[in-house]
Amino acid sequence: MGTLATTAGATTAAAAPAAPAAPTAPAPADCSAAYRVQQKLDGGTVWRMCWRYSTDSGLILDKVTYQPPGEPAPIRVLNSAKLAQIHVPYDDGNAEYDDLTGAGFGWGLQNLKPGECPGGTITSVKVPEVGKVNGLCTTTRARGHAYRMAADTGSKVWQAQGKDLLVYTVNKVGWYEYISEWRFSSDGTIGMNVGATGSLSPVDYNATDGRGWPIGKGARDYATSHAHNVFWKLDFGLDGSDKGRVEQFDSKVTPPAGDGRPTVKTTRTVVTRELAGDARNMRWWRVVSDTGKNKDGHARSYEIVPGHTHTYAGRPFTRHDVYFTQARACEQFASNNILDCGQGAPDSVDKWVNGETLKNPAVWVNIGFHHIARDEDQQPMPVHWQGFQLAPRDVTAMNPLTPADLAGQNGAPNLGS
Ligand SMILES: [Cu+2]
Repeated sequence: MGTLATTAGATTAAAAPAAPAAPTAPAPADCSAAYRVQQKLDGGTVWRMCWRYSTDSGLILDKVTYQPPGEPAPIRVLNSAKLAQIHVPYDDGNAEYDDLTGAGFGWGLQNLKPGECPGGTITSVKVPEVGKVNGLCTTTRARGHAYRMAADTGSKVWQAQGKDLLVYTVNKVGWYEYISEWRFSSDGTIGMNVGATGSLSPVDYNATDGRGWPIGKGARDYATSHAHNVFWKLDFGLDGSDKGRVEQFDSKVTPPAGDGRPTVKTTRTVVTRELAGDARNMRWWRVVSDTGKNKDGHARSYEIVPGHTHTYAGRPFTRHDVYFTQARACEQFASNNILDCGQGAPDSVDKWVNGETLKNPAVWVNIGFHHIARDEDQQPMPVHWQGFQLAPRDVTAMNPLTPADLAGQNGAPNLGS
C-alpha cells in the first residue's frame, strides 16, 4: 500500500493492483503533469483532461479529449465541465440551501483512503483555507459488455468487456456527503453523476405537518422531505471550437388509422436563440460541431441524455431541465451566482435566457430528486444517484471499438446477389 501524497498535485498509487491511471505518454493537454488525467481503456481509447479545484465549484475538468482507436489525434469534447449548483429546498419552506455557493461544498472536500479508490490513484488537492486534502480519485471500473454480436453463420461471437475511467471526489455539506463522479467510457460516452449519502439532517425530524416521513419507531421522528436539484455546466469545445450548434429533436407518434401501423415523424429544430428547455417524452438535444466531421462526412456531435429527474417547480431556475445560454464569463452558477455580472444583473440561469442569439452556447443540465426519507436512509444513508450522460453521435464513422475484421461493415450491408 502506498503512502498518500502530501504535496499539492502529487500522486501515489493507492491499494494494489497497480494504478492504471498512470500516464502512458506525454499528453498534449496544456496543464502540468500533476493536473493531468490520462487513461487508456479497452480497445485503445484514450481519455485526457486537466483538473483543477475551486472552493466554489469543487472539481473542474478542463480540456477533455477523446481519442478512440484509429483516430490520429485526440478529439476535443469539452473545454470545461463542472457542477453549477446543488439547490436543496425543504418541503415545509423552512430551509433552502445553495450547497455550492451558499453552504461550503468546496471547503468540504473529504480525504479518501485507498479502499475508497479501488485500484486507482488518490491525488492531493490544495483547498484554499483548508490545506491539502487527499481527495481526488482516478481509477477504472468494469462496465460489462461493450458489445456482442454472433456471426450469421458459424459459431463466431464478437464480444468485448468495457471499462470506464472514473474521476471522483466526495464533498461534505452539513450532514450530507456528495460523491461527484465523472465517468469516461471506451465507447466515447461520458457520465456525470452525483450520489448523495452521509446522514439525514438531524435538525429536520419535526415534519408532523404531513411533509415528511416517520423514520423512528412508530409514528415519530418525521424527517422533512426536501429536494436536491443538481446543476451541471458544460462548455463544449467540439473539435476545438466553442461555437457549436444546438439542436432539439422531437418525435411524434401517430397511432394507425384502421388496420395500418403506427408511424413516427421526427423533427429537428435548430436552437438559434437562448432556450430554457423542458424534457419531454421522445425529445432530446445535441450539440453539433461546427468544424469537425467524422470519416463518413457527418458532423460530429454529442447528445445530452438526461437521467431520471424530478423537475421542481418551486423556483424559476429549477423549472426547466436544460438551459442553453450565450456563454458569459460571469455566469457560472445556476442559482446564487456569486460572480459579478454588473449592477442589478440577475443571478440565476433562467434569467440569462433572454432571447440572445446562441453563438457560443453554455449548456446547463438540471437533474432533480425529491427526497422523501425512508427507514433505510439511516445509517449511513445508502448512496442515491442522479445525473446524465453525454453520448457520442457521429463522432466516429462506426463503433469506435469495432474489431478489425468487421471494419468493412459500414453502411448498407452487402447481402450478396
Ligand atoms: Cu436528501
